[in-house]
Amino acid sequence: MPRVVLNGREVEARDGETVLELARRNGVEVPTLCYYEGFVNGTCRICVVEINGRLAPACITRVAEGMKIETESPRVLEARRTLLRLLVKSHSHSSETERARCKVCSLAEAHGLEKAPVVRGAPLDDTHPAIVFNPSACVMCRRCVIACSMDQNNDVITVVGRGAGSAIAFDDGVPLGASSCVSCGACVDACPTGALMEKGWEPAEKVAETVCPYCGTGCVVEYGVKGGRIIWARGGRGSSNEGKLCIKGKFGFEYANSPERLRRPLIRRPGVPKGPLNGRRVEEVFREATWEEALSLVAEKIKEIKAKYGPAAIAGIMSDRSTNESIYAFQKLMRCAVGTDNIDQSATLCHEPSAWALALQLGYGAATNPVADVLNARTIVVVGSNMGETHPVIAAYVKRAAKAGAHLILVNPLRTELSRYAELELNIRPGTDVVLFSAMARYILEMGWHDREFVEKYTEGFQEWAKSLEPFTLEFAERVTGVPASAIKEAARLYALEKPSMIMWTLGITEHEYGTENVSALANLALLTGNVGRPGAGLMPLRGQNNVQGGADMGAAPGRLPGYQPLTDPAVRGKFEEAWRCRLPEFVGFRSTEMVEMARRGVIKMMYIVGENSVRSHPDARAVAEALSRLEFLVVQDIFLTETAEYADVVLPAVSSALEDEGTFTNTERRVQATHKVVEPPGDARPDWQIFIELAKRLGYDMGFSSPAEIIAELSRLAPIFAPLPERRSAESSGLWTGRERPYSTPPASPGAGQIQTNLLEQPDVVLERLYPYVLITGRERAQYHTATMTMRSTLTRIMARGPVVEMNPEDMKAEGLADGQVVYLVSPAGKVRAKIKASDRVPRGVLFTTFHYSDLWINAVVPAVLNPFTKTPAYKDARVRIERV
Ligand SMILES: Nc1nc2c(c(=O)[nH]1)N[C@H]1C(S)=C(S)[C@@H](COP(=O)(O)OP(=O)(O)OC[C@H]3O[C@@H](n4cnc5c(=O)[nH]c(N)nc54)[C@H](O)[C@@H]3O)O[C@H]1N2
Ligand SMILES: Nc1nc2c(c(=O)[nH]1)N[C@H]1C(S)=C(S)[C@@H](COP(=O)(O)OP(=O)(O)OC[C@H]3O[C@@H](n4cnc5c(=O)[nH]c(N)nc54)[C@H](O)[C@@H]3O)O[C@H]1N2
Ligand SMILES: [Mo]
Repeated sequence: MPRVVLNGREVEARDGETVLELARRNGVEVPTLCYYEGFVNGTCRICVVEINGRLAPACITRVAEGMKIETESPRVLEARRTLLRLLVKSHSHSSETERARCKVCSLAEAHGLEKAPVVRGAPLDDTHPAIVFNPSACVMCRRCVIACSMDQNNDVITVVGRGAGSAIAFDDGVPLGASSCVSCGACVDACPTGALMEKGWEPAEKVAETVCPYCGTGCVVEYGVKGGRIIWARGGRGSSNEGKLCIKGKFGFEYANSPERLRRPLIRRPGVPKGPLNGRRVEEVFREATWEEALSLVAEKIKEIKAKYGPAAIAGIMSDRSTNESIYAFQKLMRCAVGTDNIDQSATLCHEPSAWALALQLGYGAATNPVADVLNARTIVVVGSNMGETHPVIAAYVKRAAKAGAHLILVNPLRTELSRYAELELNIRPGTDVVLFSAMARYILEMGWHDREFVEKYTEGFQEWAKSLEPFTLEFAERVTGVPASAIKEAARLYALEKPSMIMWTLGITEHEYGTENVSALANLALLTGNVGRPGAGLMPLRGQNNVQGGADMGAAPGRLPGYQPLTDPAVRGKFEEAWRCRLPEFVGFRSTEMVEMARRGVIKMMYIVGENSVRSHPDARAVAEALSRLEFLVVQDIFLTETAEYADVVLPAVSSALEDEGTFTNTERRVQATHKVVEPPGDARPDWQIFIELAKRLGYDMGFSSPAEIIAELSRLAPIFAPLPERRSAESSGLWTGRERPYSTPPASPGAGQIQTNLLEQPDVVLERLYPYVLITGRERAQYHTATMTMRSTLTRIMARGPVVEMNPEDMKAEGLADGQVVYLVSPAGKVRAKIKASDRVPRGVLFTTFHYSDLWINAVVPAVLNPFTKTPAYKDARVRIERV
């Protein structure tokens, strides 16, 4: 390690470190302007320092033995002043506020120079609804170009022209609002002068950091707060986002300030029927109550129903938008104070088939690598995922890898945002993935491209599986999947030979009746080729909700106590019963989709739904509504009065866990990150965990903890995989792994750890196909999140909504005689809805695509409750419909 002298002090440098990194590590502030962590820029020279008597930019100069570095010498200061003088001259601002954002101006001032002038009336590009661009304030530092086109890889911002004539441009020089900008806001966060800035931006009184309230990527966000309200957000330096955000994280925070937030507990007025408000005012349906009154009523009803029907008649669904601490408290409340194992979380509606298949085959139901590991992959296969819109920050790494030469293969019936970065796109016929992956495996075996040593050492069941691949010839696969044999061969070759290879997937394969088999077929491919447990090689399900991984870890699933310890194991039961001083339920409970069905049949009498909008998100939505109306008692705990809460007897106001509570979320990589109270919650809203403690008390049970830290301490005592959590939890935002960073890395997999499962041959249902000729895929779009309780209450995400439309291939429209924008009925075995057709050539013939975001299009009323037999996950991606005229 090189030894150098920094401002007269001898310090030890790290190998390969830059002078800037060395200085910062030693607490020496060197001003920067164009410097962008992780990327080389080096255009502005503001970070100039003196090294052995010569001036050099600190950000791109590597430390070497014997350097004598001066960061504040008279020569350095003079050089900096000269540079600043030029920079100040080269720009002007359109307002005082804009200038207040300008680092050049603040640096100039600190160096005793004039600030750039404020020139009113300069031409601005204000065509984007949330971002304004003032070209006169640009100093061409190129940070926005790096942010947009190298870090986020959205490739909108470029530099046009040369030398003094160069300028920033969007796409081919169109106004920002007309460009392909996806509103991730990275340019705004990156711009040091305020040339690119949020509309209406103002300085904050304080800046606080937490984890994003939306998806499982787990981005760290910094919020600007003024007068107790969040006024802006910017990317924080978390390990999973490294400063990046997507439109929801950057602009989707205003829901927190919404006047519609629940502030007080509500109790249904006697005799008012359950269901949609239908024009009635909230006050006509519910009356406000104190916590004392509401919780006592809930406790009384629990006791009553338990006495009448037994604890199995009570069921609870817990929110994966809540913290680990709250989820842990919920399952303890339900199991100990109520006595039921009927508890579940969103995974059942989502990635449970992934967790199931991976647990079965690899021993652990979670992603095998960190996300940034895709940068080490030579081949990346993305299956059934619209990650450019649904996991945009993860997509940034995938796009970056592809641009750097990795082979990117997409498997999706639809063209997606990632298509333009792909080397190979397999536009598969929906629901035929197992056939494709089996044909790839068969071909790899035939060519002898498999990793014999790995298979022998680390897998079981290889022979039978290999035999079961017999029917999956290339010809057969081409016929069933619609993917040309040549493309299947090429995908197999790249995956098997251009290693390390990474497979990433989301709901396109899990939300099918055969979702577990789909995931299993992917795991088989990975085991066959040894693509597990190495840098750049692995199996990555991209998880959904921000804390869905934590939800499973904490035991909010039937039969699974915290840390995946089986409720049915006598030793486990003994341990928990002693620690919790209670008798655990004697039965393994229902999954959430089963709970709803059991409520409809009158078996379940009471439900406690925390942070799930079930009438909008479960399949066969009319049956869900019917089930909820039939309950003797329904408690809904949310931050808004959702469509589900409209069926409640009692509504409890929760705080937004991500913004108004202290706790932890576990992201898709199994990284545990701390959330913080950024603002105070509205009214009397309380954190989920506090509500559970209070309710337990009224049921005569003392939960034994009274703070998030005490909950984590208890968890780590009872679930060994979380043992290191308490010490590290507090300070870190970079997070801590549950388990190892790559669980299968050393050794790559223990002998026999990889169970190869027999692939299944699916038979399409011909009769159903004739009656209902279209496959309806329901999914997501960039600016909306699920039932849109939050994204429709934030300005930009609301503006960017694509609306309740059903995308249809123009050829199909012609064949059906439909015009763009025409309203039709979609009819399925489950029901019928009216919907507006939109021509779209990203969907193939025979396929329709829409989202479940809009209350105006209650699409789950036509999605039947066809469930995966193992996980009870709905086949949301495989509803069949026909079109009828209105
Ligand atoms: N903007 C936004 N982001 C989100 C969410 C959100 O609501 N909005 N939700 C979060 C959550 S909880 C989740 S689980 C994730 C979901 O993330 P994604 O799974 O990426 O989201 P979906 O839109 O459901 O996309 C499913 C994809 O699967 C494809 N597909 C459909 N059928 C098949 C098939 O048979 N085979 C294959 N190979 N592909 C198929 C569809 O064309 C679509 O591109 O997103 C998370 N991120
Ligand atoms: N047709 C179709 N349906 C689907 C899917 C699909 O692809 N197609 N995808 C499925 C998938 S993958 C998922 S994950 C589900 C999601 O389905 P849901 O979980 O029902 O959807 P959300 O709208 O995210 O509902 C979360 C609720 O939590 C509330 N909330 C937010 N923060 C907090 C908090 O801190 N505490 C409490 N108590 N409440 C909070 C929000 O206001 C919101 O009402 O939808 C499923 N439904
Ligand atoms: Mo999800």
